[in-house]
Amino acid sequence: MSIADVKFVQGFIRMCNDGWEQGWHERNGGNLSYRMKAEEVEEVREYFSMDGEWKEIGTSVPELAGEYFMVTGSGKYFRNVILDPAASICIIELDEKGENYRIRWGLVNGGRPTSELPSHLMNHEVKKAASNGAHRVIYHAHTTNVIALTFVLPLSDEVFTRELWEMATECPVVFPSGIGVVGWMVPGGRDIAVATSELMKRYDVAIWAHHGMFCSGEDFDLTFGLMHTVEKSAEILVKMLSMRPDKLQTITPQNFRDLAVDFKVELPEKFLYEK
Ligand code: 2HA
Ligand code: ZN
Repeated sequence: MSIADVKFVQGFIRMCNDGWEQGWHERNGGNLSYRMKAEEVEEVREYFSMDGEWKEIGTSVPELAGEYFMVTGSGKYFRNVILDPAASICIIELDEKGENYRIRWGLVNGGRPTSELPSHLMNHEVKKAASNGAHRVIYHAHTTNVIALTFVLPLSDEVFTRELWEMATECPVVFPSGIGVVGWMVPGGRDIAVATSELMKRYDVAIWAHHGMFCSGEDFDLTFGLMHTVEKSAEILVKMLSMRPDKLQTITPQNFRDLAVDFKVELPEKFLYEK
């Protein structure tokens, strides 16, 4: 028995590899974090070390005080996670104020948690509250087609949500609350974390212009599936725009309203504007 045999660890590693195979994680691009359940902390406690020093998170997340997270390492490559998880990922513990973290397992050759730790933890804090504790996964990936679209579509929540909903009938069912968009910002710091977590109060998906995407979800399947669905929709839109700039036919606002009734989802009217 090793830590890699534990179910949530396997799920984490598989998700990293799935993202790599999709082509979303060139070099050290992207990062993943998972808010562990209390029983999962106990399941792996025998592997914990007390050597890690307390370090500043760079922001404050009091609602996550004392929680444990599995996160990818800064500068580590998603393609290596499956080969050497102990060198590529880690488990961190937050202090009783939610201002500092220490590494309890992993990153055996040295290193720090993801450079996007402030964004991950501020998103976790917002989504934990918004979902009554159900959301546990925050995933950042460099999704090619979504990034391409941030050069040609207006950077508005309404336009991205509507255009991506129109590209596949499943989309409004998979992300009914819509998609938020952040204009270009310096990554890695508190400012972009605040902007992203503000959007995460309303959405499960946030796009960083000319950079990538953040998704939040309850488990690895739902969160990977959400990223995959949005990116596939973006791929269809890129293909469509490459064929011709306009559409001969599409899913109409009334079609979306009909779909919402049968699939029992609420689709905010602000996305169903007349074009
Ligand atoms: O290199 O994706 O946003 C990791 C990142 C930073
Ligand atoms: Zn990134």
